[in-house]
Amino acid sequence: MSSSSDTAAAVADCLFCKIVSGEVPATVVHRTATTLAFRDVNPQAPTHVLVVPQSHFANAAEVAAGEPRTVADLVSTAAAVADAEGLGGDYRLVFNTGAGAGQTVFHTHLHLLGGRPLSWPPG
Ligand code: DGP
Repeated sequence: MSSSSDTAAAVADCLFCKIVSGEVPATVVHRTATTLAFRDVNPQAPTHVLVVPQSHFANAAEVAAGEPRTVADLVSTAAAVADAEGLGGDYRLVFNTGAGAGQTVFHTHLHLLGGRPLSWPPG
């Protein structure tokens, strides 16, 4: 499924759309009607899972504007994965938004990090 804000080209070129469709393989750990959770290819913690909307949106604010209920679905999917991973309620959720903040894939993704002590502030 794609959002009304999509351009066909943005979806066709989108790595995470290809993971959602199964065209690009990933280690999927959870799936709902609106979200997909899969392990990050370059993990920064023992648990590092990306939770994405199945629809294409470039960042979290665009999801909030276009499918507000999916924002809650992303968080509840992350919480379900954290529970399944045995994180005991200790984990970090991060949306990097914009290249200057470290976003490299422009399909919204919620990072779930846990399984080690996490310092603050992040780098
Ligand atoms: P960000 O920097 O916030 O845009 O995070 C993008 C994340 O996506 C980064 O932690 C690495 C991950 N990633 C990039 N390419 C792939 C891929 O092909 N498969 C998987 N599973 N993760 C990827």
